[in-house]
Amino acid sequence: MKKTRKLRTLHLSLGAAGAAALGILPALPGIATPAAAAPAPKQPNILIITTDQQSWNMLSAYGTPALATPAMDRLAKEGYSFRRNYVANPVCMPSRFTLYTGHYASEVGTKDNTPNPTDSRKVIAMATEFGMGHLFRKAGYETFYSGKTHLYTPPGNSPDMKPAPLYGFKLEGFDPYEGPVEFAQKFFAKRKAGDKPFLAVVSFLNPHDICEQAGIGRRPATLKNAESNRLLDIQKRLAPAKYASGIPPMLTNTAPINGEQPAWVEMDSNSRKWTPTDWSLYRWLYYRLTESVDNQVGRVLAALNASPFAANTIIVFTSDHGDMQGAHGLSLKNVPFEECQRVPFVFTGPGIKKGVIDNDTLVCNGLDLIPTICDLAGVKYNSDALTGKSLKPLLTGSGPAPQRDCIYTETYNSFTINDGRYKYTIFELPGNPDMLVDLQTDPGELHNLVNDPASQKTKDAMKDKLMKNLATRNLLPLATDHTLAYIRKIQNEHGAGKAEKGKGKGKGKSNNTANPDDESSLE
Ligand SMILES: [Ca+2]
Repeated sequence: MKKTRKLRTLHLSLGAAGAAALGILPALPGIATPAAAAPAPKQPNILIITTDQQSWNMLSAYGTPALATPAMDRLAKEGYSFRRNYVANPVCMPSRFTLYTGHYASEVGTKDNTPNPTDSRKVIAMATEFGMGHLFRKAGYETFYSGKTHLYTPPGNSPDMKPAPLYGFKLEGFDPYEGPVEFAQKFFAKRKAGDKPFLAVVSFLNPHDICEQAGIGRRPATLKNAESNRLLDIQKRLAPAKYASGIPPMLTNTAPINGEQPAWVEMDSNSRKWTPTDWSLYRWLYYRLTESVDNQVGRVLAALNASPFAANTIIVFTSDHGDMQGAHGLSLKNVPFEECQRVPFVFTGPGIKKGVIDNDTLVCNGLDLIPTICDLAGVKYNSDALTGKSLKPLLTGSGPAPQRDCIYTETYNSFTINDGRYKYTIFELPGNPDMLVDLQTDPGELHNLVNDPASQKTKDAMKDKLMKNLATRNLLPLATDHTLAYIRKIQNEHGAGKAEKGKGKGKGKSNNTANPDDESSLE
């Protein structure tokens, strides 16, 4: 192993001709070895494709039944998939903030969806210094963003319409349904081969329309009709057998974790009162919404493949968080459970290994995205200021997995340490209740081991490590007051919605059309 690495180092530093001259590599017969090094390889373009609320298992390539995602499957088959990928925070704005800055939302004083972050000066400073678009612009790239943004921005600005430039991107429309497809088709058709390298983000909304079925997150009237309405109209006309064939099998972990406290799952949509019929429709629709966005992703890929840029473009595919899909009787997100914390994270493109399904490496798309694409593109970034790791050595086969013994994630009311087997969470609620699960023996997270005598040593070690990490990030003492205030705020904002949720979910159109920026705090 050591010998291989030494040889590779020599080869890289000397060039093929130099290595051949030293007898390390044979000279290629019939090919002149130029005295000067070959021209530097052209910087790759980067295309980031994001969906919203797509759990890690929602690719048919991963063997998920009752689902057909041919475009995403192609990415998985032609690239490298991380299947143990966690988001930094399983809700929109904080997850996206991490994706586009490499920093936790808690570093700007918030962990939730809020149009007005606690300290907007910190948001501006961090987005300016670490914003993904700025890093690539400084390196000579052109940077574009099309579709749903939903990032922190100073008060008075729309989180969807204004922040792309703050993070270093030129905004190319904010229609999150067909907008990114239309952008990609025009972009790839008119771009010329000699143009600067590009970093483009196409950000789709679905399968997020599932929130409507849960009775929240109604789309404002200024956007095009929600895809959920179109699909539900189709569902009503389906033959019963055809409808049934599209419903995935029920999950096996529908029970609450033992010792659960109501505030741990406060942001749920009352889904524990749903009937089996309600759940069947919810899950049928979630799968169809994922297929719908797969079709949009497919048309973006077709536009790229028809252009001269296909061979030199690295594609990253990921999502901002998943959906609980009925695990623990819950829908939506915002909780520290696998179904909403884990999302797809796939890389394809020049130099990246093909058809690799990585079930082992613990990664965090938010933290690791910037280091990885910077490393792949040769773009400078301040690695000392970011906690994420470059995954390039794994993706290209040029080195080992990143040195990492755990990852830290957060939700609006909790912090988690995850070492790949054990996951320990402490809640910012009175008494700081906690939760320990063994993912190896209990992948459905049904057994809280905090009071298990045999698990005390593990719990104490993980808690100690987590608290030390929080101390280094100035996040102690835990902000119980903030969490309770946030819960009260959400309860007040969605008080009317709660009553509606108990009755039926997603029937008919919402009257919530006042403000196109009035994203649900639960997104
Ligand atoms: Ca989201």
